[in-house]
Amino acid sequence: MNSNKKVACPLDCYDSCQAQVIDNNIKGSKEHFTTNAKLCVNFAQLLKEENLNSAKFNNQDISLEESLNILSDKLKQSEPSKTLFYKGSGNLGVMQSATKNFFSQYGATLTKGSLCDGGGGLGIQQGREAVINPPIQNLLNADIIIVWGRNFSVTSSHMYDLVKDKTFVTIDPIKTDIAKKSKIHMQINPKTDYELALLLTRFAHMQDLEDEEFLEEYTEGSDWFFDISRNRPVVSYEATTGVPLSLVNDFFDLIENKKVAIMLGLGVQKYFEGAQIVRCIDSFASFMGYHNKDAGGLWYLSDSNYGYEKQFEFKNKNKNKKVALPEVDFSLYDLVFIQGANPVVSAPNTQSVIDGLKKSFVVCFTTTNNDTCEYADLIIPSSSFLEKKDFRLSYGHEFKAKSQVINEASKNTISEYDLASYLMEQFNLQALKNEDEVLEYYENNIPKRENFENFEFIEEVDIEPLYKNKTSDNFYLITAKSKTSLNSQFKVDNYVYLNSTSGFKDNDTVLISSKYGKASFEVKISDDIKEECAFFYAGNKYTNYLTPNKVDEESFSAMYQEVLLDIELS
Ligand SMILES: Nc1nc2c(c(=O)[nH]1)N[C@H]1C(S)=C(S)[C@@H](COP(=O)(O)OP(=O)(O)OC[C@H]3O[C@@H](n4cnc5c(=O)[nH]c(N)nc54)[C@H](O)[C@@H]3O)O[C@H]1N2
Ligand SMILES: Nc1nc2c(c(=O)[nH]1)N[C@H]1C(S)=C(S)[C@@H](COP(=O)(O)OP(=O)(O)OC[C@H]3O[C@@H](n4cnc5c(=O)[nH]c(N)nc54)[C@H](O)[C@@H]3O)O[C@H]1N2
Ligand code: SF4
Ligand SMILES: [Mo]
Repeated sequence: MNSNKKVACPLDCYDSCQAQVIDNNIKGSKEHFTTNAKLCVNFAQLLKEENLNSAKFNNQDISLEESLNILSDKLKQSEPSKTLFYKGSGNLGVMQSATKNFFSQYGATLTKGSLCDGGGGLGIQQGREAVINPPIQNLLNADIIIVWGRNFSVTSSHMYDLVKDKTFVTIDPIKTDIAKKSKIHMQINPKTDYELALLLTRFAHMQDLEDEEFLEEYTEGSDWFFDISRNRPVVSYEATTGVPLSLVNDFFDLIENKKVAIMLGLGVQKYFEGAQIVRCIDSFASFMGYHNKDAGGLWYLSDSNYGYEKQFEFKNKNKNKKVALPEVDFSLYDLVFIQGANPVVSAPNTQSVIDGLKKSFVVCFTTTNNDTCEYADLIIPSSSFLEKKDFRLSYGHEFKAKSQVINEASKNTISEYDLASYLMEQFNLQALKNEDEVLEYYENNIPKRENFENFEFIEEVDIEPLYKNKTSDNFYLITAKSKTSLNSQFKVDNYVYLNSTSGFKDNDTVLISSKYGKASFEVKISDDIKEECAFFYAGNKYTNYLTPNKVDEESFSAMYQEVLLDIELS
């Protein structure tokens, strides 16, 4: 390994760390502000991964060249719109998009929406257009950090490290690590965060805590929003959210005259009206005037490409067809090209994913032999992140990371850029921008991020709570990230975690069913889980048998938790 060379962690994570080779070891960079010389267990696992070292056709090893020939022959024989290009987030480097340029030019069907942050992102966009986070300095300048539906110390451990001595408030149905370290933990009922946002707004107004100056200068419609919060008696919120009013009082005592940061996560928006829910929370933040200051603000998964020109975009005059990610029916295509994704575990409704994959010609372009490869006709090994040039932007903060080639590429693997270039040549299509030019563009440009000029409050809230149709036997489904896995990669945990009041006990085998499917799980009892919740880590191979392959209200995105469960001993 070449000393001093840099490499970006490619994993889908808020932190986007920068690593470098020091004395033949890969270590966290000291000069990268958030990395601060440390990497995490998932990065260590990534270095130990057993990567694919041979292409495969019908389960037989073949050469890389043969695999590329099969792919291009198959593409030549197919009707372009009957080819689906499906890209996941196994590697978040900017070079991953090179292949999309080919499939756009070719005329393939593409996807829209997200399996991740889409609903919440739209909610923020509706209020203030750009989904961008304040500078990290604002977080350092805050006194109090409200961790709302985010497992802050686990899913962005480096950002957390920078502020770990501050005072925290956590809003989460689960007693997460950060909840245990918080001064106040509001153990909220699932899908009631918009009600809490309205309740907090109501309380703030009663105590004259809104930021009049901010509301005047930067916002529209705060009266409407306040009116919505006044629609029902204050005590009624206590029953539905599960948050005692006394805790709300404590909360205002704590935050009064303090600089407040809200770290908002995925948890609040994994529902049909995810966009509305996040917009209510962002509206509360606006009511308090937390935005556009030099301390505090609201952080979510920002648009990491904001302000950059897309380097691989191809504007197709005859627009490509697009299907919503959560609803993809793989059986409708002659050819399915899956890159950097493991839909058999990570996409909603596993049974329908598997049924669909069985009925089409599946190409997996991936670094590892993941669960989806089992249904692949053709597997093309992608070069590992140590073997390809890349650049990494972050959805958590403003710092970037760079990847140089540390190891020579294994003989039987190919990078995304090279695969795309090969296909373009085969089809006589417009070549990609030069690789180094693209990388220099990202390295040399720092987009300007300005305060927003106008925030529009949400004017109507129309959300169907889950508790409305829940019987006393039903459980809420909660699914969240684990410290030792990165979505479906690395250490898998297939348990269901239940509260001791659930009536089940450790090691019970239970059959869990929903409107969408069923699966068996082994039980672990933990009182960190709220009563009436069934908790599953992301990467659990069976959770998504239970989840809806349907889109949310507006953003074409997944809504993993819009479901009620029945649990019985089996
Ligand atoms: N170690 C590790 N880090 C990761 C990842 C990983 O797999 N492992 N994945 C990365 C990816 S892809 C993403 S998108 C981010 C996501 O990271 P986060 O934004 O932290 O998202 P989650 O872990 O999905 O869920 C966060 C919290 O929401 C809570 N929650 C669930 N339902 C509700 C609700 O109705 N209301 C409230 N208030 N809370 C609720 C859950 O209990 C959980 O603690 O993390 C990234 N970082
Ligand atoms: N039940 C449940 N389901 C969820 C979630 C949840 O919390 N609970 N979280 C959702 C979220 S937030 C997300 S972001 C999605 C993630 O879903 P996916 O994007 O499908 O991510 P993974 O399942 O981690 O699969 C990524 C795959 O990428 C491959 N890969 C890694 N590096 C490279 C590379 O350099 N090149 C190529 N070609 N391939 C590579 C790896 O082999 C790995 O199997 O899952 C969603 N699904
Ligand atoms: S914290 Fe996130 S970005 Fe940093 S090394 Fe770990 S997985 Fe990679
Ligand atoms: Mo994600």
